Amino acid sequence: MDVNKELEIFEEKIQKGEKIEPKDWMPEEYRKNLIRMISQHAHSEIVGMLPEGNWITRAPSLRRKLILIAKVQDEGGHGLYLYNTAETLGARREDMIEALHTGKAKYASIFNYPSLTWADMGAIGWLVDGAAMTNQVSLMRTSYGPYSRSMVRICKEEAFHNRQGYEIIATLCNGTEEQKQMAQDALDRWWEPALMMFGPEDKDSTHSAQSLKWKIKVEGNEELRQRFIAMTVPQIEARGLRLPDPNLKYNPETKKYDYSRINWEEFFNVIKGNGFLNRERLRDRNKAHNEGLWVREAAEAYSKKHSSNNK
Ligand code: BYC
Repeated sequence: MDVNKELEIFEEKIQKGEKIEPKDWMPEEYRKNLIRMISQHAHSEIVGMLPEGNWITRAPSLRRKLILIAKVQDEGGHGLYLYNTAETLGARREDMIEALHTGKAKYASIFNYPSLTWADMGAIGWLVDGAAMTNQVSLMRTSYGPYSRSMVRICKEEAFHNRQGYEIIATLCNGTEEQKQMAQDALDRWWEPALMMFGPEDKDSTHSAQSLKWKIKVEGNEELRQRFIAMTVPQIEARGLRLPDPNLKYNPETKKYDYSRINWEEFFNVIKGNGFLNRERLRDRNKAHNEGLWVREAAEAYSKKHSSNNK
């Protein structure tokens, strides 16, 4: 079949809301854009294990420690589904990991900010997982079948992560004045980086137009940022916390929230690799990967032995 006809069938399917599956014909641009986005998503999950992983030994109780371990483990699982999803498009795991470890590939900018206190574990669950969940619920409707299906389980787990974070914050807010202040400080520091998770303003988004056309993304960056703000403001108020931005206010005319201009210069600087923790994150990922070599070799040897025994 000629390429124009293939493209017509592909776009018709997308218009009808049907999913594109790995063996279906797809334009090279669609494949490339998906591999870029899904592999960055996978990298974000495994780099995102680092700030919370650092707090496991300092969790204030056994209950909190168990929950945090389970959460960090879930994030590793999300990375696994997402690398698998990118592999269905022909990407190779080793190439994706190498791109991350050499600093060629991006991962969510937020993980380059430091987590200074226990309240930050609350803020990460509440705000970072909350923002991630808002985005990922939308991605359940992406046109690529395996990506859409991987979002279903991820979103269920994110909902749990989001609640556990909010519960940490709520507990601190019900504690001493100092504990409440810790929660406020964490909210103030994580708010703007959480808003940045949705990507640049639509006018500066290089991929949105094409991605929206092919339903790789189904909603724009600003639309999702607004949904997250609308979900989170009442939660801030319910805990008696101060809004983290003096200009954050519902505008009845636009039916949207007004907020202070995001520091996009800082955002672009962070995603270029110049954030507070970019170098440390890559160093830690490389170290973990190198130290895990014996596990990968043992697993490979076991699977070879197992498959030759079955012959
Ligand atoms: N950080 O054209 P645009 C989690 C880049 S983690 C870094 O709008 P797009 C969790 C963008 O890649 C969940 N880079 O891009 C884990 C592009 O650069 P390239 C993470 C960003 O793709 C552990 C350029 O800026 N979720 O849940 O159309 C513990 C222009 O942007 C960011 C996902 O990854 C950013 N924030 O839209 C706790 C969701 N934003 O590639 C929690 C999947 C933009 O041309 N991804 N850039 O060099 C997406 O939905 C989309 O990729 C985005 C950006 C909305 C993020």
